[in-house]
Amino acid sequence: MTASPIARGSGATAWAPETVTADPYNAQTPSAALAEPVTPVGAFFVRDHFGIPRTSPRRWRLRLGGAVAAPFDISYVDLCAMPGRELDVVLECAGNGRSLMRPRPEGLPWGESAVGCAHFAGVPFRSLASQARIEPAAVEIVFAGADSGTVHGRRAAFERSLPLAVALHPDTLLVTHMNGEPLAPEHGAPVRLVVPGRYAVADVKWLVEVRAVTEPFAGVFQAEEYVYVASRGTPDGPVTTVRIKSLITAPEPGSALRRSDETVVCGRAWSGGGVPIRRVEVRAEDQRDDGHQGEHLTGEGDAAWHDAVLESPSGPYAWTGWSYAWTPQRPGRYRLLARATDAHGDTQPSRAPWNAHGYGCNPVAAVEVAIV
Ligand SMILES: Nc1nc2c(c(=O)[nH]1)N[C@H]1C(S)=C(S)[C@@H](COP(=O)(O)O)O[C@H]1N2
Ligand SMILES: [Mo]
Repeated sequence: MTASPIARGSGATAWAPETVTADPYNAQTPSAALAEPVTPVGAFFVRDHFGIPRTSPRRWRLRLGGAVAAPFDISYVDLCAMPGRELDVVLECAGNGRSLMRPRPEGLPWGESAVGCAHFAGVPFRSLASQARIEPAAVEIVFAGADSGTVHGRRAAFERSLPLAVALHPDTLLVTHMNGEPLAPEHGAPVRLVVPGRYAVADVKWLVEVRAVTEPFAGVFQAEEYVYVASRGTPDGPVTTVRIKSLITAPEPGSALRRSDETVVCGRAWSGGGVPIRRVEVRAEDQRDDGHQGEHLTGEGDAAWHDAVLESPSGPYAWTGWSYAWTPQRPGRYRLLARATDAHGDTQPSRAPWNAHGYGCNPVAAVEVAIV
């Protein structure tokens, strides 16, 4: 993985995501970029199953059909002319953190930063749906990308469905702009779906077709991939709402900190479904207690959990910055832990909740540091 950011001669910072696979291109957000409240486009993680299809806003048309009374298609210019909506949204790949799981599930070996928060602008899908007049028999809406390839020996396009109520939610957007710029090719240009609060597999890129269906959709990315299988703690089923999670952005792993100096431990926390973060707690675990780590995660004993100070997020689907001022008293090796809790009382588990495909990995965040 490459070091980043790359400093340019001008003094400006050019970010580069850290490549996980070159073809198709998959890359994660460099950890330094996670310190930014809005992740720069050039640093934002990329998840592609088949590679980046060639698209042009001039030739692009979106077809709306299936179980609708008035099928139609729309150009990019006409879509951009419709009343829009802007939202800051955390996008997280369902496989983010998979490489922490033991035994290691199959799938892309994501570290902990297949995640980012961006400012998205687009048109609520419901505005187009009302024009197309969805028939009462419709149960789901299928969103199709321009990309396709072979999955499990069969040709498949990247297609995903949403229950009607989710598709028609005013915050479900056909996005044209990310951080104030037209969408970049790798992020789905010219138009992608963004479904705030759901794992980003819902956010179909290079969108070209939308159809209302009268039976639940069973495409490979709906019914075979992106499904919790043999999960511990939750019943098997599709990957939907993002699970409560936090990240530590400082100090960096392996930092040497000085005894009696104040260190600001900080990071970000987010949950799914627009549920606000209510609490982030931080704990400094002395590694001399090594043998008892599991039990110590309960917060008993000398190393208690301390409440971090929360920033206000830039919107209901943005992440929440947090910080905790820590003054270590004794030299040694420590594990700093962060645990977020949302307004529904959901909190991060002490261990990664294992499942066969490695989705929804959200254990307590941990960073090891040395006090000298
Ligand atoms: N058309 C299409 N859309 C797609 C994908 C894809 O491979 N093809 N990958 C999905 C997955 S699994 C994720 S995590 C997000 C990643 O969005 P990003 O690359 O903009 O970060 O796009 C989703 N949308
Ligand atoms: Mo993903």
